[in-house]
Amino acid sequence: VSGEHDLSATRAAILAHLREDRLFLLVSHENPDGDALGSLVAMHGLLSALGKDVQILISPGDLPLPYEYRFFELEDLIQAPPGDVGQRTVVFLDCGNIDRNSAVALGDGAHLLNVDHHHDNTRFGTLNYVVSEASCTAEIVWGLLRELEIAATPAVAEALYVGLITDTGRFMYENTGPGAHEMAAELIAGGVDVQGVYRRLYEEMPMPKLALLAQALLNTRRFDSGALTLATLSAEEFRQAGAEESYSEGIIDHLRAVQGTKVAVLIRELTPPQSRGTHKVSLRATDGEVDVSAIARAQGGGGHRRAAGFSTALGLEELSSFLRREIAAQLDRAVDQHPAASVV
Ligand SMILES: [Mn+2]
Repeated sequence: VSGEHDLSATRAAILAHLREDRLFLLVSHENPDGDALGSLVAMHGLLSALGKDVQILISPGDLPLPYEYRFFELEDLIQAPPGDVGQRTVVFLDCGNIDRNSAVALGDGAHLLNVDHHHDNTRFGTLNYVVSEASCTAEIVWGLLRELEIAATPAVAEALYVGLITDTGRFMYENTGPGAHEMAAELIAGGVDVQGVYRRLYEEMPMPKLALLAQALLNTRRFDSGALTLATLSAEEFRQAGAEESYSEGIIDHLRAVQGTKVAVLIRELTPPQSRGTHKVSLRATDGEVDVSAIARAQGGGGHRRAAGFSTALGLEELSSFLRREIAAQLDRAVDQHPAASVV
């Protein structure tokens, strides 16, 4: 109960900042996803409606956005922290850990509002409005809009809807509560083009994305009686497919769907030149038995219990051993003594 009280006190404090402060800077995590971008656009709309000076910071390395998000009209977009950052209220959206945004070097005393739904948020803000029950950060922003009685413009409603459907897996993940559907109902009643958003996000796919999926499926291996279903993609395989890094989005859902899987993992070799030799690891759990965010935190990453990730310098062999050990420990099982993986 005291936690709930703290949360409503924090919401009141956040609302006071949004009403009273004049200059804002909005940021999210690197490789922004639908929820990050949707929350940025919606918060920009909220603050614009209040007549505020607001800028959105996305680092040049994250631009251009992945093709499915290019329809977003990012107003007041900047690619480096503004000179007056010290005067601005900085709002972090959907960012569980300040290390996930290296673009903002904040001075001491900076006003930092941390608005997020990751349960393992490190609470790095001056104010931490972390609602772990929310399906997405967009749902939290939607709640703030309602509280301020600000009507969503068509662009804001669509942005909120994008955050909602991408973070809930189109209303299929376990974070999909009644609130997610109520939010959808209100947005659709307000005119969001459901089919149009669906087409932009999940269809009109570049052919190399399909080629990359095919390669990942060929590379899929199962360990420990299938508890771990794992696929890898090398930088060379990205190149052969003609794929951009973001094209691996969604592959892990195919791995998670395999019968018997407890944890699905996609390991991508980061493409040269910036980070050759390091791997980016995405994890998904099929049920509540394994908390993949704990596995990710052990390697400096984080996320949700059923969806998490980390980057590492470990090689593939070390990585698969690490993952098998961690999963076995959580399942309270011994790691399968047969070292060879079964090839699908
Ligand atoms: Mn999110």
